[in-house]
Amino acid sequence: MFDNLKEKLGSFRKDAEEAAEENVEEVEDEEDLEDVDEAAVEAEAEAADAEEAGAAEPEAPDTTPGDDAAEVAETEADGDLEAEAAAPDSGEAAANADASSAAVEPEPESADTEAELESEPEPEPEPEPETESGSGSGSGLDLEGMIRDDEPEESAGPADAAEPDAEADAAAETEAAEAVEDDDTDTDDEAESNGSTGFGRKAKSLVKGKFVIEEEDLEDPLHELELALLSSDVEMGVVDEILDNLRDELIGETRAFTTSTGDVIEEALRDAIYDVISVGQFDFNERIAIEDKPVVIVFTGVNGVGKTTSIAKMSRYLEERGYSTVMANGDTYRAGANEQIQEHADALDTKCISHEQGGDPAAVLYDAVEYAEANDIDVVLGDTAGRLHTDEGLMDQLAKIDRVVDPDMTLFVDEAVAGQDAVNRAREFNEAAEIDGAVLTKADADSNGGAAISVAHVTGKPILFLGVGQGYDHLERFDPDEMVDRLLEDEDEE
Ligand SMILES: Nc1nc2c(ncn2[C@@H]2O[C@H](COP(=O)(O)OP(=O)(O)OP(=O)(O)O)[C@@H](O)[C@H]2O)c(=O)[nH]1
Ligand SMILES: [Mg+2]
Repeated sequence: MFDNLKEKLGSFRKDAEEAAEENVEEVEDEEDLEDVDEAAVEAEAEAADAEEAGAAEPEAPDTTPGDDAAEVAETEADGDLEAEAAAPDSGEAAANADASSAAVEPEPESADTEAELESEPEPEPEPEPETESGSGSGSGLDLEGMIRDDEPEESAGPADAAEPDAEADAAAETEAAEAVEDDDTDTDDEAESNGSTGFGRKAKSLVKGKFVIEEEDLEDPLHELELALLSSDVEMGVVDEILDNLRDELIGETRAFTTSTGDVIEEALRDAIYDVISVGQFDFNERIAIEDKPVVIVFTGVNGVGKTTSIAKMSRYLEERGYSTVMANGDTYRAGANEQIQEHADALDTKCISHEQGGDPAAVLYDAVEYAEANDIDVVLGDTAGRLHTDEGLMDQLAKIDRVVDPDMTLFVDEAVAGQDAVNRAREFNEAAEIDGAVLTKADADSNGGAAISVAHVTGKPILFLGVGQGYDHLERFDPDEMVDRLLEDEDEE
């Protein structure tokens, strides 16, 4: 269900995260680290230590391209150089470089990385007292020791550089930088193959402590998302709304490193979609519970979208919740309609009221309400003939039903697979004969999800149910939270 849409949302998340992470570097380059919340950084580092003491592996997570890693390594190396000038130490540069990646580690909660760490049994107990000078740059000492241990094992070159005895500052630093680069590159590959893109970048933003997403960073990803949503049949106004929501939430705000860019993007996307699909939601079950009985629900929509089937499913749904139901065949238009709905009634062991073909639908509904009142039936489910909103005669019938039985709810039924057509029809029906909510059928066969995303926002009325198959149990309450989870969660596994 909605697989195409999931994929597209996943692409946006990836693109936006990458764009955001690139910006993190810019911010790092341009800004003074004074702004960084040192306390927060330290807290992170401590957390990292705690984690790593148990298992966490330091550098693995980097999805970042080698050059990113190299940059960071170099930056650190520079800082170390100064420190070393004062107190020449061994592999400080390496240690620091490592420390930086270690500091990064804490965020990425990758299982693989942790596993790797574990494999390093001899996390050296910080042999360098000089680390102190280096620590001034902001990272925890423990990290340095741990990292150094890891590095040597990962790549021979770096290991040497990290050796405490390699007092040659310049050489050590250069090697350290290279080592980091190598490691990062390796881990990048791993990360990518694991599908955990962006991990290392998060790490980087951690080191420096903050990031800001500028409008231009999101331009391309948002444009891609716009095209993707439109091609998934999401209505244009709804696309605009989603993009506006994303811009509002993402752009220009300075964020602490404690929130990863990936989480920020996901949260924004979640909110943006939730906003448009949750429009008008109400508790359907509660409504049935509190309305005076019998509750009368009329189903309307164009031909063949699943109205009659949805009535049968709804009967099952309500009976399972303790309500008795009666069906009313207001489709006096189509030959065979009586027999079709009667079959469902028989299968579900419920009563169905019908008149001769060509009769007055309002009269059938009226009879069904009387039957329900006389027999203590809780809910009347009124079917109607398929019609277009432009079909005046049939639309007049709906108006007459409204006058005669004054339904508690009129539900618009359409098929999710109709995409933009379903969205347009929902709008038109809602204008011609006000609806209270929608049932989107055949969601099981819809990979685009455009109608599911758009109908509520376009009509101002909620999608109440999804038809997810041809069986009587294939009716799901539409839950915006669950829908967003569904759209965003599976993507992670890809
Ligand atoms: N896969 C799938 N098929 C469905 C679903 N709902 C309905 N159908 C199928 O869609 C077809 C049409 O269903 P109906 O209930 O007859 O549609 P209708 O709107 O009453 O049609 P008219 O009375 O002719 O206007 C049937 O074959 C149903 O089994 C659904 O959620 N998923
Ligand atoms: Mg029908």
